[in-house]
Amino acid sequence: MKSYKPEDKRVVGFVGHRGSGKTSLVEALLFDAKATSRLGSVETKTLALESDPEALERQMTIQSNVGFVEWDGACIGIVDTPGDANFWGNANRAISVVDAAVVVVSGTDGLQPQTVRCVKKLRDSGTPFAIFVTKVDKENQIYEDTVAEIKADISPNAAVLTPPIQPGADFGGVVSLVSNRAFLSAGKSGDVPGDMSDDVDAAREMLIDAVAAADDELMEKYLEEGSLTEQELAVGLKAGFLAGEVVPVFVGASTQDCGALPLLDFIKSSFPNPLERAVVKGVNNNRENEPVERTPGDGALVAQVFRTHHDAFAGNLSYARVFAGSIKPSQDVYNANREGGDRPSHLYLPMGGTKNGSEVKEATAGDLVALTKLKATATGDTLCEKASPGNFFSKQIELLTQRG
Ligand SMILES: Nc1nc2c(ncn2[C@@H]2O[C@H](COP(=O)(O)OP(=O)(O)OP(=O)(O)O)[C@@H](O)[C@H]2O)c(=O)[nH]1
Ligand SMILES: [Mg+2]
Repeated sequence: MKSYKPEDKRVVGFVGHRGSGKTSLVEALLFDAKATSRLGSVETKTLALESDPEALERQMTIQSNVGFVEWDGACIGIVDTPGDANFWGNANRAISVVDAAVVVVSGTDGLQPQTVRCVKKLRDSGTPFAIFVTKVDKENQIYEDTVAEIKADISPNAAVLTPPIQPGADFGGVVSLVSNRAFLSAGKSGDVPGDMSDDVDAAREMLIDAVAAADDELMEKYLEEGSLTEQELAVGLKAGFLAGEVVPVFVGASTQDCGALPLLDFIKSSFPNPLERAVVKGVNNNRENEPVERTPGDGALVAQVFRTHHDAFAGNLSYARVFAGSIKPSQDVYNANREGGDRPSHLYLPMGGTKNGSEVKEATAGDLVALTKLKATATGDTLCEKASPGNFFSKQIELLTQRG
């Protein structure tokens, strides 16, 4: 696998209520990006990122699962988190290592308690998020009510980017306002149906209103001229999204492989890269917890372990997010929480575990990496450069999103 510059990396978490459809959406993304050769399903226990027999049996995610896709020149790291409130600790930890998130909302249930909890955590940590409304192919879908709830309870500047073609049992796909194409089931695309013009116009108006409301200059222009150019809309949408002012809403039916492609395009075009997470904040263990800041481009390693796991293929695995610097196989590292050394044996970009992952000779800022055979490291620990004593990060890492 080729190596990617930080600008071409994304680290995205999938969060939301239990059973809202996170894992199914991740399966559709993996399949559409050709990271897998078949669309896996929760029901048939054919999931690319799940290796826990209990999770497969109970048809629920228990630990955060990690994978990646290569899409349009970008490498997108994926963390599929558990929605069950009993495993909130795992989802919570995952949110703190991603650069942006997709909040998955069931189109048959609308907003649920764990949706609200995830949104609060994302807001508190300054993590930009989009929403994906799933299951609009079900007879009992409540798509319209769900969008109204999102606008009322999450953000008045939420805007649907992919309105559905006939939600319900005769679901016909979605239309992307960005590419002006229809995305149908089985990953197919086509022209926008003629009878969708009213729906598309209404969604475009919602989008223009949301983007203008988030930017004074655009609002002035909109009020004066009554419209915005495509360019202004695209730039305003991205800026509003990164600043947490605009919430893009995607729609689909993952089990029909519909709606994931426009999301992949948006992740590439508009989700933040690791460099746009301007500063990593920590504290210095050795100097009375003096605050320290690092940028992702800094040479010295800062990585945080967010899951530990026994992999049948590779033995003990520690999944870490690299925030700054780099790490190599057999490199001596310093564990700031344990105040001692450790050394990974091999490094993988995981696809579920390591068996289908990609072994790498170095992991750099913006990578989600599985480290084998760490001996003294537990979940939540921060790994730093051995060669910089007195400059260790510890315990808490806080990410700041670059704004403005
Ligand atoms: N009809 C339909 N069913 C869906 C869709 N997305 C998910 N499902 C079904 O909804 C159920 C829950 O889906 P999951 O993908 O496991 O949901 P989850 O959010 O990962 O669940 P947790 O990991 O337990 O939080 C499964 O039975 C899926 O087959 C969809 O778009 N349409
Ligand atoms: Mg799941």
